[in-house]
Amino acid sequence: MSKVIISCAITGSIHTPSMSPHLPVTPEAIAEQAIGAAEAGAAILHLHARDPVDGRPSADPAHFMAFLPRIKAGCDAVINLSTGGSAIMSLDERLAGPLAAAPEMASLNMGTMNFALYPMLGRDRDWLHDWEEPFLRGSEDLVFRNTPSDIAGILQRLGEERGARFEFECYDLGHLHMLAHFRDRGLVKPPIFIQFVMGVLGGIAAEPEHLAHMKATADRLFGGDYLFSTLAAGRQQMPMAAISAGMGGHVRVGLEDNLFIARGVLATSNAEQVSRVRTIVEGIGREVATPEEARAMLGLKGASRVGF
Ligand code: KMH
Ligand code: ZN
Repeated sequence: MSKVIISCAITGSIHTPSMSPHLPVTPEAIAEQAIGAAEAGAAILHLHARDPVDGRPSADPAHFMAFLPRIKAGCDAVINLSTGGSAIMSLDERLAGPLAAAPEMASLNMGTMNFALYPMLGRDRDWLHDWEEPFLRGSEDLVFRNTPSDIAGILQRLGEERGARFEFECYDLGHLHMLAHFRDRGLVKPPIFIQFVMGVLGGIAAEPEHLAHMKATADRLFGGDYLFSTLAAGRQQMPMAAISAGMGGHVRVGLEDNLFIARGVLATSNAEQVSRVRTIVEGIGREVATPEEARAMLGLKGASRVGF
């Protein structure tokens, strides 16, 4: 089996500042936690931006540029920018930062779907910012749009024109078939890095049987041309990462996907989750890939060829 690539998704656009004091939203905190995650063993840093004033999701190039050079100066991890941004943004808004930064990697969401965050409203909270509650409630009637035309445009503008390679976010079996369609059109070329995204309400649930079927389907569609990683949102994060590593796959952790380190215990940093998954990966006899090893495995252009 190959070495395991640990991705860490540092802040995302799902959780809101009131949910954890450890969720980084300022450029200083995002950079510090990203570098800490890299030092703990993450080869890839998956990044969204936030508005530093109130922590709301942003893909403004200025917000990205406030932390990207710091992270690049502080570690050699691969920087992977989200093109998903947040479902509340237009495609142009989502792409503004990634197009300006021309990263080595970018996420690419493989289908239009529901992305329901409102169950997190749950109990009453004292909200720090007035955008948070309507943001979560609004997901009850919101479409996360990723049409074939959107996907083709991202492949062209970030891939062909800027040399980025992709973390293909597949939230269900149909997304694997959409990815195979783009491979058949010659727009996606191996090695194909698939992220099985589990546990989002609107996508496939985080259950071992589903992961086995996702992998069997990807094996049939992509044969030796792909690598897979798994992320599970919420409390299935570590169990599914363990199963993914045991099946020969790669893993993703980070506060974008889960705020906790144990039941009822908030993770105090992204690095804490990376350290935990590293212990799991090494405990089952696999080695963790360095950023240079991940670059070679994924065919990346290199850190010197980005726009920041
Ligand atoms: N938020 C995750 C469930 C993206 O950034 O493009 C998936 C994700 C999507 O990371
Ligand atoms: Zn993301």
